[in-house]
Amino acid sequence: MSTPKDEYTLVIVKPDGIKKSLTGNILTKLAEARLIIIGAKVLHVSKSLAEDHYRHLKDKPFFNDLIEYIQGKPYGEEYQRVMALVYRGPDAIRRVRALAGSTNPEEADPVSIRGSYGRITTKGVFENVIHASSDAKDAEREIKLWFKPEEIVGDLFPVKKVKREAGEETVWS
Ligand code: DAT
Ligand code: MG
Repeated sequence: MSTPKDEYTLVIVKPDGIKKSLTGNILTKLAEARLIIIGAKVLHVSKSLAEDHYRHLKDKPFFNDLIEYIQGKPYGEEYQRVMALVYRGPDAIRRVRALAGSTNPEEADPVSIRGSYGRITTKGVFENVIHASSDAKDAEREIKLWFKPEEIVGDLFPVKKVKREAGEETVWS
């Protein structure tokens, strides 16, 4: 039997996951996939990042609510952030999707992350706790959108050097 080749996948703990203090539970559940984490950070999601991430859904009636949700707009300011992670390993995309569960949290396997912790709001928003890349092409696009090369441990995709005008940089004082 041949060994499956390494894949990469983007996971985002969405603002409802942050608000419900589920980061630890989610990382524990994802550990079942036996993958390694090669990038991780907490960040505020700008409108443009949200719209770019979900650009394949821009014609859907729920698009505006989805953009507000991924930015954490319905929650308090302290929950307007997400945790983004890149996992690497054999069959990473399928393994993480299986642990995440179906898109609709009401239809997801009850033992999956979305099935255990997700809900549909009275407004019809799928609060499904995490994002997980759905195929290799999406994973590459999404990882490049959310992470800079230096935020990833090890080599992932080809990189190039670009010259920058000497400007200002914020450093610890
Ligand atoms: P997934 O996140 O499982 O890859 P997707 O890419 O089709 O699913 O959709 C992205 C997000 O959009 C999803 O996590 C929740 C939301 N969404 C999808 N279909 C929806 C629907 N019919 N009503 C409300 N939200 C929906
Ligand atoms: Mg998707």
